[in-house]
Amino acid sequence: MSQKADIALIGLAVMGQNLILNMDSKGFVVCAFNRTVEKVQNFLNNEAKGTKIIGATSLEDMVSKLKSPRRVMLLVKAGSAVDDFIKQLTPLLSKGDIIIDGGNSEYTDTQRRCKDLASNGFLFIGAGVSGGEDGARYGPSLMPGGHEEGWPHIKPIFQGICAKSGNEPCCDWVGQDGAGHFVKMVHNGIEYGDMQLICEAYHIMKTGLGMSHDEMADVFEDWNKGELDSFLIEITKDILRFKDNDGSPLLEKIRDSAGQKGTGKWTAIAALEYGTPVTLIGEAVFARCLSSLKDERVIASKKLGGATSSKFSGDKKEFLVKIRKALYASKIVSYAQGFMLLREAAKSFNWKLNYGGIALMWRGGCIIRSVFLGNIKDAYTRNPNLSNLLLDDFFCKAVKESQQSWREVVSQAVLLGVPVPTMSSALSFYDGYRSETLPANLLQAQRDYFGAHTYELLGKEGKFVHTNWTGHGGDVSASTYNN
Ligand code: NBP
Repeated sequence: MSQKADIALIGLAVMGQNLILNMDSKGFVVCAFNRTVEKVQNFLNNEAKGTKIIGATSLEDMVSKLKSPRRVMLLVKAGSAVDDFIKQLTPLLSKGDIIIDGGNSEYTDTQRRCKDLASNGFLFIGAGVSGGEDGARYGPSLMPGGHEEGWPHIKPIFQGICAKSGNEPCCDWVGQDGAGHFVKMVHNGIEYGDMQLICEAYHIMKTGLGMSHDEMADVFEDWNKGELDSFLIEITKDILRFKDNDGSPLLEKIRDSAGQKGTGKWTAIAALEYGTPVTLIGEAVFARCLSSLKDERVIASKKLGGATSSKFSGDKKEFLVKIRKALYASKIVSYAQGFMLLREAAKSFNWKLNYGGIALMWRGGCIIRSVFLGNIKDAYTRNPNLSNLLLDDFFCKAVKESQQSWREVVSQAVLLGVPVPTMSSALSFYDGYRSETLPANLLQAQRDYFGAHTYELLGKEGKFVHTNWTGHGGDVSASTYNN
């Protein structure tokens, strides 16, 4: 009989095919399978021709071709397709075999699957995979979590095929149950934030400064040489330079209505769930929602007035430096918020997350890859228990140096009528976070006034009291909602 496969991969769409080719090129024998079985032979005859990749005609055939313990990776549409395959696979597998879900599954589904499969003796791993088609083929960022006993069995494959930052793999064990998919979800949320920040910088340059596409491309090219050096800044430069067949910028012909697949929304929902102010990602999701109201916006644009002037009249060159600094400071806040959310979830689920390790996993291979993530890794290496990125000396200094520019850019954008929801919400968060005193004293008083929700007095924390504010209300306080 021919050589047995190291791993099976189910799902021959863009991610699955490329990950299989990647595994093959790193010396692993992969058995390919797909719901629509004809796609297996098609893949073997074309993309996989001349490789060691083998195919299966059924799940039974696939399982029989695997080394033990069997490793089966799913790269199918998230949701019921994953459950359907798990249901079909478990009668064919043995205790100790490993099922890996590499799709964009919701972390709560992964938690449920971990629990169900553990009760039957299987090992389940929910692994975030990032990097799109190219990443899958040449080195993705991989974020595995779930049953840790399964990790040694897949580690050589995962760390063999993933992206590298220097010599270090952009893949390591994340944590129990849904931790891998939670980290991937936050990664995607941060990606939403990074993209929206870049869009706001572009909007100010185009509308406020009246720059041409080539001029803007030059600016992004320049920014890509400094602290903003990243995949997203680089592709933005390429997009701005791209000309349609008629020689005009293709970008201007693209309908300004953004799509979304849900992972940004999940991050915002998780932020609300864990009471973490992940404001920038939330605004980035809403910015996409607002953009999709194109028809309404067209009507409103004819009716609703705006700023007195939409053209910037100061020194453009100086202002461009300020936009760069505003983008950088906002980005620091976004990542600080993302890591705050990771910390809260880790507390809730008792995950022992390695925050520096997560920054390293995102350092290469994925869409948010950047030099900046190396700075985050360094911050957590200096202090693994860092409570907030903003408190690290490097980032504290970086924000201090950018702060005035950031304020000027947000103010200018407001005066020019250019929307900057993520830059401005990041600045508000920063101002709130650094405030010893916020107006929540008034809020507490209002709550107590109308709902007898009680409040704490400064210096007497932990003791909740109620005031009869009107003289005609009672002295009885509500027993819930104190916090
Ligand atoms: P898709 O998300 O388009 O899924 C296609 C695969 O899912 C095919 O193998 C298809 O089988 C299978 N499938 C579907 Br659709 N419905 C099914 C069902 N009800 N039962 C069983 N199989 C079903 O592929 P992809 O873009 O390669 O993504 C794969 C996973 O990786 C997804 O979870 C995605 O969110 C995630 N991801 C994608 C990217 C990216 O850039 N595309 C990046 C990172 C992660 P068929 O051939 O029989 O229809």
